[in-house]
Amino acid sequence: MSLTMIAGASLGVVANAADQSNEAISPEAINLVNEITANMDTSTFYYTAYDYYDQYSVAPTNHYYGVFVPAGISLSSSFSVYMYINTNVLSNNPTDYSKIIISPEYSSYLTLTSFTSNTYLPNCTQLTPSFARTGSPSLPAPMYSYFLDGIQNKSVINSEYDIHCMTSMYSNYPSSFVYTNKGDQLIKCVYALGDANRDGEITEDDVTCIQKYCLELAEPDPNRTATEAACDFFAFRLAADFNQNGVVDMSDAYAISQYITTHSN
Ligand SMILES: [Ca+2]
Ligand SMILES: [Ca+2]
Repeated sequence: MSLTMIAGASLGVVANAADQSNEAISPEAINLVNEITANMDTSTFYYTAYDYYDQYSVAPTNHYYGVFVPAGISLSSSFSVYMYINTNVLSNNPTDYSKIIISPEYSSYLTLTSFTSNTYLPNCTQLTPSFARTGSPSLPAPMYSYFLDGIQNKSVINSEYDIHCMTSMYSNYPSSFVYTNKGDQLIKCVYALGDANRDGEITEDDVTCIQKYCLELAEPDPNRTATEAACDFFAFRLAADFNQNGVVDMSDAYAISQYITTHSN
């Protein structure tokens, strides 16, 4: 589909809405379409690598720790996942079950445990959610995400890279893996809501990034493997779903625009 056709299709939606009711077109919607066409160019954007982190910025929105199942792993029907989080990252006791968001294709029998005096991982908390699969997700698939409460208020955290290190099984090393009690290796990512391009800031670039995704102008990084690219895609979708309703669409781009306007002082 050419860019002209995509733009025409997008504008056509608004035009059809106008036929049905003048009230269907809000000034915001018109501005959004105008903004999209102004921002459009012939270049695609790439899904940024899930393990790429800006060295100097911490996005001012909520952070999450996501866990993915890579392609080629056939998980047993019931298993546990071990993830480690330096307690400096958290503001509250991480045994709060409500902090975990389970992907729809998985159910969970949560047995969340924690301890803070691990001999090998001092100052770390082990979180052990146990899962049972109810469906057959097309792999790779995101399995769950965990709310990292209070990151923005932690003086010891100066960058997205720091957060990645502090949620790693290896001290000061940004491991991108978590493990199950069956020996399987899963993939983790840390993402900030709305930071679609994963540069540690919430800017108009994120708005444009989501708009391009909605217009099918996004592509995986050509330097990534198929598994890495699939995880990049899911990490992008989790970060870009600003209103957390399970889909990435223009309403997320608009919501981020509103956020930037509200927080621009
Ligand atoms: Ca960003
Ligand atoms: Ca959304």
